[in-house]
Amino acid sequence: MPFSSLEGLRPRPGQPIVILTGAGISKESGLDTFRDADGIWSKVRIEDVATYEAFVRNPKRVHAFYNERRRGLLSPNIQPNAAHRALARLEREWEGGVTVVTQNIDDLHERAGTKALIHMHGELLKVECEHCRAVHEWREDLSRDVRCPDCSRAAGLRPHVVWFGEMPMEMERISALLSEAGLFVSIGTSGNVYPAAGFVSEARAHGTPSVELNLEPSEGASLFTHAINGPATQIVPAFVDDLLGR
Ligand code: BV8
Repeated sequence: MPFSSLEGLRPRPGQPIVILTGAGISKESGLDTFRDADGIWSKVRIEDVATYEAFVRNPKRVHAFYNERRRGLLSPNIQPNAAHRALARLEREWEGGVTVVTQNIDDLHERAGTKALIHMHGELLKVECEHCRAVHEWREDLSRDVRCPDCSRAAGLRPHVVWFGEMPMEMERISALLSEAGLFVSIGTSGNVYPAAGFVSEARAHGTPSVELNLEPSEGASLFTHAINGPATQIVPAFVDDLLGR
């Protein structure tokens, strides 16, 4: 459904747009989602690989999980898709400003050209040292034997990602962005994981129109002012064209 039919939702040209993305926007680039039938959580349990307790209990297992995903992300056939590129175009051309808040830990938004980007669940291509808190770009496998480039101590490096039970990043900044947004857009997320799944309610509390773009209605679909369903590489470029009055 063209955005022009969503009159009344289009923000005024000077108003900022906040866009939440999830694993669905990277699916057509070849990266697995989490909760689809063939998703990551159908192969491994959250409790075994995506909590701090799992990391303490069996660091080798958790490192192997993230090493495999890091290697996958770095393979040449994994590239940003038309949806990532459309959001970068919107940021370049929308005068009021666009901020992408992604739950994804891949780097496809950056590689598509998005500049105003918040990785609220961290980044797969970074590691952090539990001894000295330093954060480093990282494209190799990680293990307990690897020494921190800053403090030179071993057994302290972990993926720079937010596990379940850990506080997502930049939450205050995200809340401030949501309070000023003229439009809240959610793309490719099942609306299962909080606090990200609660952003649409924050938008509603501020009287901000919200649109969900997803392959199918998410858990929170009824909370959105409007929904557009279909594959991201088709519906996101069309939505951006409508927003820009193409
Ligand atoms: C925290 C990083 C507290 C690691 C991830 C209420 C309030 C607060 C917390 C909770 C709460 N209730 C429960 C909790 C706890 C928990 C939670 O939400 N649990 C859920 C399971 C119920 N939340 C937390 O633990 C969070 N932390 O609350 O801390 C705190 C407070 C104070 C002080 C300290 C701590 C932390 C959550 C972050 C966890 N880390 N990822 C990694 O990636 O390995 S979350 C994980 O799920 C993923 O990383 C992803 O980011 C996230 C969401 O998944 P989606 O992106 O939505 O992916 P999914 O597969 O689910 O859906 C894909 C969608 O795409 C589908 O709808 C599909 O239809 C669609 N799709 C598919 N193909 C396409 C498509 N769409 C378009 N086109 C296509 N082609």
